[in-house]
Amino acid sequence: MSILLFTAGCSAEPGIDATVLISNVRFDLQEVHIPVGGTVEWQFDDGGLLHEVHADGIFDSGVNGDSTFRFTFDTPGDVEYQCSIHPYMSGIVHVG
Ligand SMILES: [Cu+2]
Repeated sequence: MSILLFTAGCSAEPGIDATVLISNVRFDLQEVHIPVGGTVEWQFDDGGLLHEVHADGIFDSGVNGDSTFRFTFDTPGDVEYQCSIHPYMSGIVHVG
């Protein structure tokens, strides 16, 4: 709960360029902008409901219900991703 309050009131913590909350079976934010070499952190906080953040050939969080996943994007461009378990959950990371 303290993490929620922190991210609601402040920018991302050092080393993290964007934070995506996974809650209510959606990504919030669905769209983030980071610099090349930037890191996104996904926070799984959906009452124990399992999700898996996945971008083909780029990253996969594994099935997760109550933790965080981080990925650093070293290539400029747009990376679309979705939840493998709920394909209607989607988001995008704009890099650079
Ligand atoms: Cu999901």
